[in-house]
Amino acid sequence: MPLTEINFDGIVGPTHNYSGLSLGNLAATRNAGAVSRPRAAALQGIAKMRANLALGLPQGILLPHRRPNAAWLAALGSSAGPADPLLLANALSASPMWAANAATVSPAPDTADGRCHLSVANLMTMPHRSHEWPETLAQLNLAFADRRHFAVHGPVPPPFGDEGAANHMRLAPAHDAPGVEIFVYGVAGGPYPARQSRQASEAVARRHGLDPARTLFVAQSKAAIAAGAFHNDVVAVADGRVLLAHEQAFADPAGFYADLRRLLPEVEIVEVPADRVSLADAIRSYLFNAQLVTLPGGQTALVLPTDAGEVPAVRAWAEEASAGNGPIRQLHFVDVRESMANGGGPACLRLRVVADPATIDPRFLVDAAGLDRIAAVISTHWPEAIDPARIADPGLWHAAETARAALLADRGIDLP
Ligand code: SUG
Repeated sequence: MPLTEINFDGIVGPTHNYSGLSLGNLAATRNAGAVSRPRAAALQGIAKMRANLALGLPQGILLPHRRPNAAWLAALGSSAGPADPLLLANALSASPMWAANAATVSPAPDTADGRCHLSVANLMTMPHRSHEWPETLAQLNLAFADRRHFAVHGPVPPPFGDEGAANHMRLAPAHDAPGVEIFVYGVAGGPYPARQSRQASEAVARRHGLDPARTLFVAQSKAAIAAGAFHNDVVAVADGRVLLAHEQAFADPAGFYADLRRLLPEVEIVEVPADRVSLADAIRSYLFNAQLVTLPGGQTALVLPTDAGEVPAVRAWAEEASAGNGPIRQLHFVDVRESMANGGGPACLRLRVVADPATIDPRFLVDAAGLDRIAAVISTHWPEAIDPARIADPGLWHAAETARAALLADRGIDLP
């Protein structure tokens, strides 16, 4: 079977909660202290995957991590307990759900050895995310174990922050053709941390064996980070020949677009002007955190959060764009409100891998029946609600462990 793009969605874990851990992520900060609904959150994620399957797109999954992360707490000389609520919240976060931050992926047609390369992200800027990579790496090593087709790399060492595919875009005439890989990095100095460093991106590109002539390193605009674009995928998204970006996403958009047109003359750049959609509205609505997908018939569609449809300027722009002669032909709305309230939209919830599905461990691929089974496990085992003031309750940790174990058993997957 030919190479195709597969979206691997992170299943929302049973400890999903609003502890406000991510500085610079305005939604997460705004909702700090609110009561979360892990079961509804996970089922929203399943419904999004069902909708993508119905569009004819192949679908994969990544699993919730063990929480609280006892190994991480032990390394800090702490055991899970009420003594240090902030440390506990960091050990309990369900943040691995945002699979766009799991790794950076370079498909086989772009790499020197003709294999698909994956580099697990170190996520070192935020404490609650910095301990994700060991289990993410374990899952990637299972799902992409076939070394004839995949190379899986460990994290880039500190102090170079790497947040994975959320700051990486790929444009290509077709998913299975050589493309241009674009690494977007942040420059420190604004009010919020710049989570992706240029050095980390350069290291990933070298390790993946990318052709320097077809690799671009592009700076995020300071205005975007200051407005709450803690990852580039909050202000830009690319698929196939189409780049959709906010006018203020990049420090030097003209230089970037010129490079892109030189390397890929057929590129279609859809820039959303700030006088149609302000940066604030872009970030509030997550217009750009949509999944830009190529449907089996070749059309390009945008899978948006329902929240985007509720901001009038955003809805007007999207409807006009899809009704005109531009490359985006269809809009689909999905409700992922529980994830959105922590700053994660449809695109954050998925990691794209271009590969032949037959070369991937089938336990990490799902069809409609597989999703039904996962939904049944979630409906039985996931807590209905979590009040972040009560995360020190050992009953919650026990329920979380049992819930995850039930899901791993259903998939036949053994993880520590
Ligand atoms: O890293 N939120 C995540 C959201 C990640 C979104 N991903 C992409 N844009 N690709 C983050 O900021 C909030 C958790 C908390 O505050 O409890 C959180 O981690």
